Amino acid sequence: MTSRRLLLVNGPNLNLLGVREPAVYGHESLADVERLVARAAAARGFEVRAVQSNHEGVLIDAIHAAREDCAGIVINPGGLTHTSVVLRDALSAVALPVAEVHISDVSKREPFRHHSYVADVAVVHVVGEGVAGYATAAGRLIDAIEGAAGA
Ligand code: CA2
Repeated sequence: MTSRRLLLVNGPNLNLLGVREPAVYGHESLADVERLVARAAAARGFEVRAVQSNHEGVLIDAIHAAREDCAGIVINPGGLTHTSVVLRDALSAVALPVAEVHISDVSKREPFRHHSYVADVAVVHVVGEGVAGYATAAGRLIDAIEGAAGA
């Protein structure tokens, strides 16, 4: 039977949500984000395991572990979006459906934020919807998981 658990991954500096740069990232904290995704997933009968780290290797280990017991991954890789081949390789290697989320509209920011190494290994992309975008992403990821399972 398919797992009914999602892994929620937040990358470097996202522990500062709600503390710094509210004009860009809003007033909600990382704990608020994790609660929001847990609620959105629970409404669809899914649970969530959340990880945030400022260390690339910790994120990669969490992604590898998801292979054992998760049905999909919601990820905001933070700045690693624009730099990390190894994070992209980890997501590709586990072969779970991935939803990529960005709080801000990266396409309207500095040119170095326009390229994502993760984009082409993700089946869902939610950009520039603020923190609410995490719930949108979780819902669309669950649609994809259930669609693939024929539910
Ligand atoms: O818009 C997003 O969600 C980003 O993934 C956030 C990253 C940024 O590097 C990406 O280009 C877009 C930055 C995360 C840093 O988070 C902070 C939160 C509060 C205060 C300062 C940084």
